[in-house]
Amino acid sequence: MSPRLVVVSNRLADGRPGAPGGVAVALGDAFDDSGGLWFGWSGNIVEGDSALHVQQVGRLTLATLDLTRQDHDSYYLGYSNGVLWPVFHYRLDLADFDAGFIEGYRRVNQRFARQLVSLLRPDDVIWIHDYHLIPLASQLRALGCQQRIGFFLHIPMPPQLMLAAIPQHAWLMESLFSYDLVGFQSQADLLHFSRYVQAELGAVAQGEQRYSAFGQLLQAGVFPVGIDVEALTALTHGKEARDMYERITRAYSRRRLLLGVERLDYSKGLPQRLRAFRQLLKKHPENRNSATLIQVASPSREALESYADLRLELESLCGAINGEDGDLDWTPVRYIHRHVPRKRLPGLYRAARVALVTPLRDGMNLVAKEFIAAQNPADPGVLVLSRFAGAAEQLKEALLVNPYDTEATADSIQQALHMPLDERQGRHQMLLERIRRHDVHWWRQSFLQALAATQPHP
Ligand code: GDG
Repeated sequence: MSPRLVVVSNRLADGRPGAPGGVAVALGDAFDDSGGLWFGWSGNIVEGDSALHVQQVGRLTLATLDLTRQDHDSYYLGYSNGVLWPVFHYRLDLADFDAGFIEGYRRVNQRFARQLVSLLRPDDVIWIHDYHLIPLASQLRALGCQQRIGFFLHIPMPPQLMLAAIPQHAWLMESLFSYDLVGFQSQADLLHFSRYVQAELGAVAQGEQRYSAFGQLLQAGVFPVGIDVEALTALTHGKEARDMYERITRAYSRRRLLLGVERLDYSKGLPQRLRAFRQLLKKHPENRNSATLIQVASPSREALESYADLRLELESLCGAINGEDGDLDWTPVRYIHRHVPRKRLPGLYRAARVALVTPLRDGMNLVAKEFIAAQNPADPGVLVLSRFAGAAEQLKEALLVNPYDTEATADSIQQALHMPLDERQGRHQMLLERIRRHDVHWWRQSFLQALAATQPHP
């Protein structure tokens, strides 16, 4: 029998409504019928002590912990999303280093470790996900855990000197050496990691993507996360998505639709995108009364000031574009600050002529891949993709743009809107092949195989 897989992530894809994140989507798809244990935060905030909730869903055991208000504010909002998220997305200006959140981050990682250890079996394989839980393996090792432990970073790895701005950077990065394998989304991330550990921690490169430091040997690797292409295709042909497709194509029958879908997050480049769209209308006026941008920005981390500020900026920009560029019978931007149900999303993707996936920095970006999977191969839409998304290393046939360059992005949108059918088909076919070859099952298998091939932890 193969060893049991134990996955640990901050949030679980447990069917709760609310802001979806790419990690929960990817892990929900990655767990196959072989089952295992999935451990993380329940999503609940409680007063006082919290219990461990264990629930069986088919062959999968879900074990979750609640957070106290104080832990939630320091570990989740504070250190994870107020320090690590901005710095790892190159936004030092938005990081709050002085608020003392680190204690809460340490405390919750310790609590996760103590609870998890009581559920572990000797031959389990443990796979820990993302920036909320970087020190978890070192806490587990301190409790005597000798199982193989892998870590996957879903967000970008910043360059050495940017990471070094975090007061606790050396502690954080040293704790990665308690893992057997550390995985990244892209070659660019691995390069940053490699430079950092050698320059800041004195690690020594030991052949192919291996580093020794602190008496440990750490294997690193690149494992770009994928989507479940089959499942998304099936959803695209489901009733909800077809209804959505028909509703949208009917409502916008005289328009050319552009689409953006993401959590409302400053890493996603929404204001820059709106400015590029506005530039398109100015520079290529034939798109007036035609090109219409549907922007879904689902609510996310609203308790943080930087997110509230972004929301206001977007509302103001959309108002300005619609007020100044729109007409009595044409609203250039449809901005929706709501969550669209997952079963309907593929219908929206399929109705769009162009997807605008233009983050300023993104670990991978699953929306880009979902858009490709949902297209009609006979009449596919065009993907405009930021070169700063991890996905750009794989999706070369998209129209790659620099989202900071408003003028050039507007020109690429123009090219996408007017691309001839045979070119659209050719690009789409290549992109579809790529996301099929490296889908979410490939991602899981290749990471777990690489983890199994590491030397057991001393
Ligand atoms: C992190 C990394 C990396 C979005 N709005 C709605 C909705 N979504 C879904 C999308 C997609 C997921 O959420 C978002 O995934 P992304 O990858 O685009 O972005 P993050 O949430 O930032 O994810 C990212 C990912 O982890 C995985 O490793 O790619 O770089 O930042 O699945 O469809 N889903 C629904 N309604 C919405 O309104 N149903």
